[in-house]
Amino acid sequence: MSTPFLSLIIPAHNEAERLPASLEAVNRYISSLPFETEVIVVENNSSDATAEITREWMKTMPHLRLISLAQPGKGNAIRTGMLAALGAFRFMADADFSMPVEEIGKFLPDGKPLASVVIASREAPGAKRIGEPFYRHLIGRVYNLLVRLLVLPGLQDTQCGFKCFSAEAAQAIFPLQRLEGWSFDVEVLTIARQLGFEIAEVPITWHYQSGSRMHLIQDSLQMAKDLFTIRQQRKKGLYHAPKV
Ligand SMILES: Nc1nc2c(ncn2[C@@H]2O[C@H](COP(=O)(O)OP(=O)(O)O)[C@@H](O)[C@H]2O)c(=O)[nH]1
Ligand SMILES: [Mg+2]
Repeated sequence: MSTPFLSLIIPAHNEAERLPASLEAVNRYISSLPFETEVIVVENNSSDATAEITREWMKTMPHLRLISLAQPGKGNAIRTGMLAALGAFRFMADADFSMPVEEIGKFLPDGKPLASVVIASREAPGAKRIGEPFYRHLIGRVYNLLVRLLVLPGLQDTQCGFKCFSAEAAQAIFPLQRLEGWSFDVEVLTIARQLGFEIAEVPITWHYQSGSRMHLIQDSLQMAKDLFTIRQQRKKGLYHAPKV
């Protein structure tokens, strides 16, 4: 394969049930694109057949790769995938494809991205959330309020699992990303701002998918704590490009 234009990075932990339909939709979609796309599934410590299913799909999807990691966490998975990717644009996408795969086109209209960092938003004008339970929405909005107050004023939705980075942005941002778990999105966007990358928001139609890997109480508390860690690390200057 020549250098791909787009890399799709799919973090997957115990996704044997949700991954096959997503890979099928991705395969169909990328075959319709006018440029080359590679797909990287980054899996860690799955106790189900996530890795085997991906290997099976590799037989029919030549541009599909699997990375298996020993360390846990979505943050680790995305960092590794972003830095292993070869695409000029690198798009992270949750394995449940709660955003229809065709919406990827909104991030790269006519093959040109809107900014170095483009994030899906379920809050921007024109966005739609479908089927989300009230309690999940409420927890998400409280978390976003904390995010805006503590680290990222102005961003209404940092947690959606679909974000596109130029190769330049990915290579500058991800080596500085440290958090292993769910708050890595906030950290990544904090680093993007520190480094001066513009962040554009794309309103999407988002369908709630059951089967979340998140432990609501435990993980939400950890995510709130992480915001203070991110603030401290920013203050210490850990999110600046290393001096050369
Ligand atoms: N590789 C990897 N992926 C993870 C991990 N935790 C979550 N994910 C993936 O992150 C994505 C979002 O997870 P999901 O459970 O749908 O979270 P929610 O939609 O935010 O409730 C899915 O693709 C998960 O498989 C992890 O520890 N490792
Ligand atoms: Mg999900």
